[in-house]
Amino acid sequence: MEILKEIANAVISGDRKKVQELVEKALKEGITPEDIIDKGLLSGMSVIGERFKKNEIFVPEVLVSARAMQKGMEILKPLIAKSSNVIKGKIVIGTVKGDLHDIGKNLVAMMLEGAGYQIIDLGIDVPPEKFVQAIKENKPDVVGMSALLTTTMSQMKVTIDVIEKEGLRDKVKIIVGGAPVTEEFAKEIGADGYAEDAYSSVELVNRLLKVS
Ligand code: B12
Repeated sequence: MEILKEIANAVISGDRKKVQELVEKALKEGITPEDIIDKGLLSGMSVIGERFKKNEIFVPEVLVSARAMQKGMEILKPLIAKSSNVIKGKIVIGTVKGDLHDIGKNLVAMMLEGAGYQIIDLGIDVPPEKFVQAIKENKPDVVGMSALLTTTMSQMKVTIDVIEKEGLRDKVKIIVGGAPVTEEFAKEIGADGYAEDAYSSVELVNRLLKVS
């Protein structure tokens, strides 16, 4: 659809106002929030990712696009968050220590919230101790960790070890994700699950908690 391409292009050029206008227009046209995210906002962000990788653009440009994308997300979030009174479970989520990437983590949190889970978002650069403290305070069913750097992936294992040391490992299911993370890595570090995107995160959590 043409408008989804336009949304992707507005993300690429980092035009927040245009993203806002186009997302509102797309909704009026009856396009679902999921399609707007997937085929519009994320499709634009993946072009940015490619260009960043090839050194064609740099951090400031990526940030401008990320903000434009987040503007679109703000509009879509309330539409995805279902008006449900029944909370299926509690989830503590955060980006691990040393890592400042939060677009993917926010998306996962948003989808899970939309699916009826209560989210406690610890933000970015979260040290293991902060995960532990959040588990003690909130008694979540699931802990989710995000890492986008190969250098910070190892923090997932460190965090799991600290959770284990505190005697909390059997109280929570631990899930991990982020571009460099794989199913195999998740198994290796003793996580309970891995999902490659926000949609499969919901399926994963439903499966782990045996809810539908
Ligand atoms: C945006 C971005 C940034 C932004 C972050 C803005 C923000 N608020 O997040 C800024 C500009 C700040 C940034 C900085 C840096 N970045 Co950067 N960044 C990216 C970029 C282009 C896109 C990431 C993104 O948002 N993708 C879109 C989201 C939707 O996808 P996602 O994060 O993968 O999340 C999905 C899944 O992975 C999964 N998921 C994610 N988290 C979780 C958690 C759970 C529990 C589950 C189940 C699933 C899940 O679901 C999500 C939704 O579908 C990537 C390139 C790429 N292709 O990934 C580089 C990239 C990650 N960055 C990279 C680098 C090197 C850096 C810097 C070191 C650059 C520098 N020299 O300063 C710094 C590091 C800062 C730090 N300490 O963290 C490298 C990493 C290389 C590596 N192998 O480690 C990449 C891969 C680019 C590259 N190819 O060189 N970056």
